[in-house]
Amino acid sequence: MAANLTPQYLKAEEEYRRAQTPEEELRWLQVMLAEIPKHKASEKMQVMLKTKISDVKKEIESSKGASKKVGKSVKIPRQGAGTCVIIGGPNAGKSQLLSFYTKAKPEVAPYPFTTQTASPGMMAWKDVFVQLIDTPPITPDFFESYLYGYIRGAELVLLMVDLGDDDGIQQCQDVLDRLQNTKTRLAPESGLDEDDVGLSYTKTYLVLNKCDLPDFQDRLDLFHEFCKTPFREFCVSATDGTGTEELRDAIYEAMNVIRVYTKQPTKKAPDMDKPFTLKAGDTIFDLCDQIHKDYASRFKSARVWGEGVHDGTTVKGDYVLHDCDIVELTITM
Ligand SMILES: Nc1nc2c(ncn2[C@@H]2O[C@H](COP(=O)(O)OP(=O)(O)OP(=O)(O)O)[C@@H](O)[C@H]2O)c(=O)[nH]1
Ligand SMILES: [Mg+2]
Repeated sequence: MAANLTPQYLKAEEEYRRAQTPEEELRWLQVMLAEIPKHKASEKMQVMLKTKISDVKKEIESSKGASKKVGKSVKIPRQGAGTCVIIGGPNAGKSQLLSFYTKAKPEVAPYPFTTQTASPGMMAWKDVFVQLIDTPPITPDFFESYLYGYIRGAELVLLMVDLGDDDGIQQCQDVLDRLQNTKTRLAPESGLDEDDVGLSYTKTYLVLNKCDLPDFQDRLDLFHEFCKTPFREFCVSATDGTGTEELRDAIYEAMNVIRVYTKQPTKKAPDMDKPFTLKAGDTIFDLCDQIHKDYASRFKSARVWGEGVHDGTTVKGDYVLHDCDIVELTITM
């Protein structure tokens, strides 16, 4: 990978990885090409980006004449601090987990293929909302192709395994096999492939469900014997809640967000009820953009209370914020 990638490039790369339409892909590929440092080490990457741009343009052109596909695809707008999509074989407990963590009420039933369309819910944790998406099961014969977009678009995938049933291990292997040779892969960390920008990896946790049932431990041993995966593992019960606190913390951590509180110059105390949620690495300018679209251009200075500076230090717009910083903004009227 080319050295000295700018924050703008890295941001565009992240947006590209999560693009759900060819138009969005094209937009971010063009930003990546504009932002990539132009030197010898990045030449290969530049060629790859140009090729990909031309491929995506062709794809957009050829789809213009074609009639739109009619499917059950549901466009779920991204909401909250980040998105976590729950996938797995039938009966694994995906819908049960969604209803455990959120107020959503998906149908939960002891037979396969209960869920037929994807549906979201919001998990509240640490003053932040994380979007969880429940999905239909994946089997060797059944795969909703819109799931590729969800997986690419998510910060995190939870791959749920039914360890309450002898078939659960094979069902998990079927899901892994289904995604193995596609351009949308599960991985320990998210990112793009170094040799093929079209190939994206989404950070994945393995959720070994139904640990309240008696044969769980035996099945877990069998699982480790037959199904080797590089993912971080969580043993949970989506019905009695065992292990769900540790998993919830890890989901939150994977969103890679920081909470920033604002304080008005005229007031002594900050507003601690509702933080702004930013990505780790974001700056005061990013905070301004969230508050109002022209705040960044009207920004004058800011004072910050938090771990990076002495309390009340005046900083510039490119100051990188930390979790739980309190910021007092001064802008031109
Ligand atoms: N004992 C036990 N049962 C569970 C647990 N989680 C889910 N179940 C049961 O397993 C069955 C399937 O749960 P669902 O949440 O509907 O499974 P799903 O993965 O959404 O299934 P599909 O929508 O068909 O793909 C239901 O009868 C649940 O009550 C668990 O942790 N322990
Ligand atoms: Mg379901």
